[in-house]
Formats: sequence, C-alpha cells, structure tokens
Amino acid sequence: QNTTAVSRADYAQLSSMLAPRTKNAHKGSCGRVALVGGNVGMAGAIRMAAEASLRTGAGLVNVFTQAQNQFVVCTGRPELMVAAVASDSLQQLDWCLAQASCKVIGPGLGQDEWAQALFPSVLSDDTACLVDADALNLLARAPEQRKQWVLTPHPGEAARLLNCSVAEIEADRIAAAQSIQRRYGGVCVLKGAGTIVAGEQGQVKICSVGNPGMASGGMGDVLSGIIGGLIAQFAAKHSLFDIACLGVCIHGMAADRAAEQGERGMLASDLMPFIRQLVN
Ligand code: NPW
Ligand code: AMP
Ligand code: MG
Repeated sequence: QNTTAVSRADYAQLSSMLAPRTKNAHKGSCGRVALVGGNVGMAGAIRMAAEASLRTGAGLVNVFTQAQNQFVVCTGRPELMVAAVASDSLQQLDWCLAQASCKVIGPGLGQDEWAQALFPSVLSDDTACLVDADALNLLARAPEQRKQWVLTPHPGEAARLLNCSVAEIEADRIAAAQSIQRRYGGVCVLKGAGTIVAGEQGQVKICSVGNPGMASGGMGDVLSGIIGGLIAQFAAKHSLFDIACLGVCIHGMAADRAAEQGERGMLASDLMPFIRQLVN
C-alpha cells in the first residue's frame, strides 16, 4: 500500500514563479537552452522541443543536430540557432554546451553511434539538464545518479529505466516514479494521463490537466522544451521539482486550450501559442 502524501501540481500556486520581466531584461539574462537530438528521420522532435523553449521565454535557444537536419530545424523558425554536429567534432559541441544554462537531450536522438557519442558530452558537467526519449533509453543501459536533472519518461521508457514491464509501471505509477527518482536521482516526471512528479525528498505531485488528444507524436518533445525553457530561466531561484511541476501544468493546460477545437486531430505544434499565454 502506498502511503506517500500526494498533492496536485497547481498552476495557480506555481505560476508565481513567472513574475513580469524587469525593464532591463535582455536575451542574455533570460537563460540559454541547448538542445541535442534530431537524428535522421526525427528532425521534427528537436524542432518542436526547441520551439517550445522559445515560447516558454528562454532568451537564446541553440540546437545541435544531425548534419542533414540542420536547415530543416530552423526553416520557418529562424530564431533558432542550429548547428550540425558529427561524432568526430565533439570539441566544438563541448564549448557551445558550456554556455548553456540548461541542456535538453533526447528528443529524436535515436540510439545509434551518433547518439551514443553525444550523450556523454551533454552530461560532462553539472549544468542542470532535462533527459527525455532516447537519452533515457541510453541512460537505462548505464544507470547513474545525479541531482541536477529532470527525467521525463513515458511508461515505455520508465519500464526500460526500471527493467520491468509497462504493465508493472502502470499498476502503481506513484511507486514507479519514486523508484526511478531513487535509482537515478534528480526529479522524475512519469508521463501519461495523470502525470506524476517525484522529487528527492520523497514528495509526489499529480497533474490532473491534459486530455486524450495528447496521445499523438511529438507531445512529449514539446514538454521537454517547456521544462528546459523554465529551467534555463528559473533554476537559480526555484527547485527543479517546482519547475518540473509548473512545466507539466503549462503543457497540460496548453493542450486543454488547444483541445477546445477538438481533441482528435490535435497536434503537438498546436500547443505553441497557448504556451505563450500561460507563461505571461
Ligand atoms: P507498448 O506498445 O504499449 O508495449 P518508444 P517513442 C510505450 C521520437 N519522436 N502508456 C508503448 O509500449 C522521440 O523523441 C519523434 C503505455 C509504445 O509502443 C524518440 O526519440 C517524432 N505505454 C523516438 O521518436 C514524433 C506507453 O512505449 C512505446 C505509453 C522514439 O520515441 C514522435 C513507444 O515508445 C516521437 O516523439 C503510455 N502512455 N507511451 C518526430 N516528429 O520527429 C509509450 N508507451 O519505443 O520509446 O518510442 O516514444 O515514439
Ligand atoms: P510522449 O509519449 O513522450 O510523446 O509524451 C506524451 C505526452 O502527452 C506526455 O506529456 C503525456 O503525459 C501526454 N499524454 C498522452 N496521452 C495523454 C492522456 N490520455 N491524457 C493526458 N495526457 C496525455
Ligand atoms: Mg517522447
């Protein structure tokens, strides 16, 4: 029996973090997100994550992706700074990543040689980071603990992180989120209807916003970009746990607003304008 006290992730309370910008704010004072991913065939994942970081208010957003996806990622979104990175040119990547206030790794990363080469580069220092999608699958192969990361598995990725079945994850989602948090450290966001956020003091929140229209490709990639954008702006003053809870609320509420035009057929990109509403 689970005796953990569970409360709701509450946008009204958490959004006090989103104070108006100071008059003299500039792009260098609003956080820089560096996102790594977008392997062959999955440019869209890193593009949507990066666009979500921009719409969350990050001052500067860099993307590091497969050479053939470099121009696809910034087409139609020229605010993004996109660099091609090859497995044998990681020195330049290291230098660029060192400028970031938050790193996001995983959306569309794949698990091939290229992905495996980039993964340790991103985790080479203690900068706060968000680990999602295929980066979680790589982490599951060589588990380690960190304080300064947020992990955002869906049930399939969670099962790989705990080396169990999806059914076992779904049978007790709170216990699963807490097990991942204990094994890997930081904050675990276990996605799915009723997303669970588990923190390092054993605290757990459940997010009741969101809808089944979110069961479509790219939705989790958008969440990565939202939380990454919030970390880059607010981690100096707020805990990763509170930031992750706020990100999950903004994501679910944006989806609820988008779903006013219909759940079926809703796209991950449809959330973008509502993200902007919810961070102001
Ligand atoms: P099953 O079938 O139930 O046993 P994967 P992915 C399970 C990129 N993308 N409840 C389920 O397992 C991502 O960023 C690119 C229960 C399912 O078969 C990644 O890098 C896009 N089970 C990469 O693709 C858009 C659930 O997990 C399996 C569950 C692979 O990511 C799409 C699938 O998970 C995508 O985001 C739930 N709620 N959710 C693009 N436009 O570029 C998942 N499962 O094998 O980890 O594959 O999530 O598609
Ligand atoms: P991913 O599987 O990584 O693309 O992530 C899917 C995202 O959509 C996660 O944030 C899930 O919590 C959310 N999501 C998917 N299906 C539902 C649902 N039925 N109700 C609420 N949220 C959902
Ligand atoms: Mg995903």
